[in-house]
Amino acid sequence: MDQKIIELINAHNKIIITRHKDPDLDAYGSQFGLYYALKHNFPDKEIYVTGDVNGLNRFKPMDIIEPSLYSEALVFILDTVAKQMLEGSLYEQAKMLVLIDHHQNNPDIRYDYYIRNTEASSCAEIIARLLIDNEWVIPTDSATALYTGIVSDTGRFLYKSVTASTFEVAAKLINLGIDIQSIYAQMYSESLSMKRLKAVFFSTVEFTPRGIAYRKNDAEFLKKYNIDTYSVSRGMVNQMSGIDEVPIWANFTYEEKTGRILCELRSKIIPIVDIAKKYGGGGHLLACGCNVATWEETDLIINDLDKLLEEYHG
Ligand SMILES: [Mn+2]
Repeated sequence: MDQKIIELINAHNKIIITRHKDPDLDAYGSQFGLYYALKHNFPDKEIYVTGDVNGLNRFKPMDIIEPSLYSEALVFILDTVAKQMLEGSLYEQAKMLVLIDHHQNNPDIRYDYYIRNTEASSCAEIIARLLIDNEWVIPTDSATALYTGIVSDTGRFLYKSVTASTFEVAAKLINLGIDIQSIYAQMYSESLSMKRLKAVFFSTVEFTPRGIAYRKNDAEFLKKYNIDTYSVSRGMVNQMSGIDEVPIWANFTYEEKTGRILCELRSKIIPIVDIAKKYGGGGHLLACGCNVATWEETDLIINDLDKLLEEYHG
């Protein structure tokens, strides 16, 4: 492992591991992968996991800790380096703050150390690689969390972000005795009502003449089907993927908590991250997002994507 990280871990008895808000399975997978590995290798340290939760957490509940603990602790922020992706600002009080991320953005928060690997498929892959390279004992619960994160962020090893290194790491995790069938059984099964809702969603997707698919999920839609923002925003964006006629797709979803609209943008091959950045967001070249205040702005984004397509095709 990175020598500096080892020194930091050795030097701190209190460690807090957090990650971006509205966590996906890479955020949880990285968080718990690191947590269980640290617990196993440093049984005498106080180690905590913090952050907001949603229905995707299959590991253990978050810890409730005194805010004053941050000023004594080594704090890890995983799977983001962006202020707008973080819940609260307690991390600002961290004694030492370490960022580990695979996204393209530059940090807009103060930090002491930053492991950036935009080649990695997932934050879980970076953490797994750190643990493996350091020859730490990786307990099964850690390996399970890390494997879950990798599988989730790569769409089951489908996306462009997958490299030989991703498979190497995955192979090493599998060799630790994890039960991949039970991981998949949990990840790729859903309720009948969710399946039906996805059919409603898909049947009302709109298209620009150039083939950009998009859907605007307003407060009324969320209320009518009694579904949370996150399950629609990230959870349904890829209902529009894998269509011959659709090179770029976008999912716009109202967020009650902030009154803003979450924009999830996806593309088959044309990089679109600059458009996410233009509206204050970021992410990966082909999978990125931002949030805006009004539906008019979502039209501007659709226009920008459409223009990009026009330029691309000449
Ligand atoms: Mn990730």
